[in-house]
Parts: sequence; structure tokens; C-alpha cells
Amino acid sequence: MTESTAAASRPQPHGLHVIGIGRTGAAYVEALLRTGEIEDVLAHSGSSFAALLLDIGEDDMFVPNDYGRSLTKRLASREIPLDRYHYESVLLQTPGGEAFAKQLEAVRAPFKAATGQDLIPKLPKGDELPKVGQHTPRALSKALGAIGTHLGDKPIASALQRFADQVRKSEFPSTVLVVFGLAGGTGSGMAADLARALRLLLPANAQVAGLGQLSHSGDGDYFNSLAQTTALEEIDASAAKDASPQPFPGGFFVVTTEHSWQRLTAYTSTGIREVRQRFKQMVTNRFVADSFMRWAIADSGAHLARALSRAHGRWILFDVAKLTHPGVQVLPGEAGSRWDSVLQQWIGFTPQFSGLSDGFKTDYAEIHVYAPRDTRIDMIEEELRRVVSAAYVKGNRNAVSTYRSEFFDALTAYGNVILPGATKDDLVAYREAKAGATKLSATARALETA
Ligand SMILES: Nc1nc2c(ncn2[C@@H]2O[C@H](COP(=O)(O)OP(=O)(O)OP(=O)(O)O)[C@@H](O)[C@H]2O)c(=O)[nH]1
Ligand SMILES: [Mg+2]
Repeated sequence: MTESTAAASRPQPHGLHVIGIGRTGAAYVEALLRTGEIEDVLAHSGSSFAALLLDIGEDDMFVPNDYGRSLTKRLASREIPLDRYHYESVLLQTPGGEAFAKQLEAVRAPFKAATGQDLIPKLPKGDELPKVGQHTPRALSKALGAIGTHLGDKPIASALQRFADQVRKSEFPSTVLVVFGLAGGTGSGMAADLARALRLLLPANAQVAGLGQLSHSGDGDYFNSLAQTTALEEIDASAAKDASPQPFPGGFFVVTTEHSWQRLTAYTSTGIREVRQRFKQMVTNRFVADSFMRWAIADSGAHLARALSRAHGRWILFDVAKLTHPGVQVLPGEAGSRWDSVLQQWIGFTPQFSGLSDGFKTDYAEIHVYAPRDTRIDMIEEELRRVVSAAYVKGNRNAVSTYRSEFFDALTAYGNVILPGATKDDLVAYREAKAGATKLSATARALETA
């Protein structure tokens, strides 16, 4: 698929395992399963791969579960030992009002003993609990996570144990990525506690890193939600004080989606508005998830391992700067040179859509360009380097490393811009959400600020 020209000397393979929570988490699990590279990684003896998906409600699980099953077949057809791969999905149910209240009371003490934290004091009334398929507020998701980890037959704890047993099979150092949408409820509410519980089960050569995807301006009610603000605060606070152990000691990626959303939606207006909006949201999220995982698994995890170790625990902003979109602005068959001004224009938008507030500076950046062979990849690389350096990087141009890969889709070019060191206060999403008045009722606020 893609061919990287950057890995001159091959480092030791670095294993990648993934836990996805909620719809966004599911998209990233699916993205990794879909790559061809995961098969090549597993062709090496000593390698292993574990993937786990958790969600409340089944709707967003079908497709990744399908890919999960088909990877087994793909491995079998290449005679790759199947014990190198473990896939599992855990479907969590919201119990009915009374049962939920009882379980919540029963789990308070074990949860407090294990984590030092308190859960929501009281559940909303039965008819205010979310229905299947609806958004689950953070506080309820956190409670469901606690129940699944500490109470009764503990379906989350046992899934984490099987996951960790698979990670242990790897002879190489590895990273477990815990992936979730910051702005939702299910992933946002559960991810940090789950990551802390997992860490206790992992071997010493495996680290836990997080990936939180930010919402974008096309997300409706999810855009810069209170859940997102609370999640950013939760992750930031445990990094600063050590009130509770850090959920993501291996590092934390903040993935921004605005640039891809803007590129995908610019100049397209056909179809029914509602349908178009949903479709574009889905395409944006898929594109961003695919781009991240394509990068993370490339060169046997070398880029991922380097990015995490160079950042020394600081947050890593990962901006997928989508530059072209098939059939928009330039049509198939038109002169290739017409792309040049489009590329320049969208490279120029990077600081506007990166999600970082003015004034943010970092000591280094990485840019990974993906473009088809007949685009001017050298121009894209140079221009992106110039724009990113000028906007964000202290020091000289060598502080920006660039990498390129050939992309298989002749009409798509994009760059992953990797900027370490941002804090929540450097994120426009956090600042604006904080500054803006909230429309939520007091009850809803309490449910999202757990
Ligand atoms: N509308 C839409 N948004 C998506 C999709 N995939 C991911 N998202 C993003 O996910 C964020 C919402 O988080 P989700 O991952 O859906 O939330 P969740 O963890 O499943 O939690 P719930 O809110 O309880 O469902 C929004 O910022 C969306 O950008 C998709 O297919 N459609
Ligand atoms: Mg969901």
C-alpha cells in the first residue's frame, strides 16, 4: 500500500496492540485490522497482536468484528500461526434503573479501594437513563466501566486479562494504544480507568499510551462538548499532580480532525443535507483513523515508538492535514498542474485548522507526507515544513523532520503533522469550550463532569 522511504536503518520491531472504546475507538480498531501491514508484522516469529473493543450498544461493533474475524482468515491463508493474534469485543449493557442503582452501590467500595475515586452519588431517574444506541454521559460510562471491572463476573477485567496474556507473548517491546473520542461519553468516561487497570496486568516491556480524538465543527452537539473538556482535564490533572496514577504513562496523542473535516466538506453541496452531514462525519472519522493507523503500524511501529519516546510523556498533537479530495476543485482528467494551487491553499490552512492556539511553540515537529507518485511531493514537503516551522517551531529548520510515503490513491494527498508539548490550554477546543456559556441543565452538567 504505502512505501516509506524514511527507515534507512531498521530498528527492532515495536509491537502495537489496540483497545478501542466507543464508536471512535471502534473506527481505529477497524482501521488497524484493515491494514495489510498488520499481516506482515505477524509473519515474523516473536510477534503478537491483541485487539479489544468495548462499547455500550452494538451498532458500532459489527464492522470491526467482521474485520476481526476476517483477519483470522487472512492469517490462515498465509499460514501465519493464529496464536499470534487475539481479537475480542465486549458489549456492555446499561442495566435497568433499579439493577443499575444496586450495582452502583455494590461497586463503590471496591472501586474506591482500587482507584481512590468516587463514582456518581446518585443515578438519574429510570426514564432519564440513556436508551440503547444513545449517548451515554461520562458519569454513567465511568460507573459501567467500574462495574465491569470490579463487580460480579467482571467482564472487562477478564477481557483485559486475556488481552494482557496476548501482549505478553510478544518478544519485542510494545505499545498498547487506548483509543477513544474525547467528546463522546462511552470512551471518554471509561478510557482512563481502564488504562490504569490494564497497566497492572501488562509485562514490563509493554507501555500504555492513549489516543483521544477531538471533535470538529461539523459534530453538532458533540462539538467541544463538556465531556471533551472534562476528559482533557482528567488526563491533564493526573499528569500534573500524582493524585492518581497516570492513565497513559507511555504518552498521549491528541488527534485533531478539523482540517480533514474542512477539506472533505469544502465545495460539496449535493444530496439531502442531513444524509450528507452524517456521511461526511463518517468519512472524516474513517479518514483520520486510517491515516493514524497507517502511520502507527508502518515500519513495524518505528514511527510510533520514536514519537512516543521523543515526547517524554508530553502530549503529542497529531493533525491529519488533508490537502486534496477526489473530484473536488480539480476533476479527474484535468491537468495535473491544477493541483498545485489547491495544494498550496490547503497547506496554508494548516495553522488555522490544527486546533492549536496562537502562540503555541514547540522544540521540534515531524511531518509525514503521503501523496501519489505523480504529485509534486517535494513541493508539498517543503511547503508544509515552511508553514509548520513558521507557525510553531522554535529553532532552525532542522528541528522539523520530514518523511514521505507514496499513497495508492491517485487523488489523495495529506500530511500528518506531529507537534509535541501542547497542553490543554494550547488547544482552541479547550479554551473556547471553557469560555463559552453552556446550554446544559445542572443535571446534565453533573453527568458530564465526572
Ligand atoms: N457523527 C459521527 N461522529 C463520529 C463518528 N465516528 C466518530 N465520531 C466522532 O466521535 C465523537 C463522539 O464520540 P463517539 O466515539 O461517537 O462517542 P462514544 O465514545 O461512542 O460515546 P457515546 O457518546 O456514549 O456514544 C464526535 O466528536 C465525532 O466526531 C461517526 O461515524 N459519525
Ligand atoms: Mg457511542
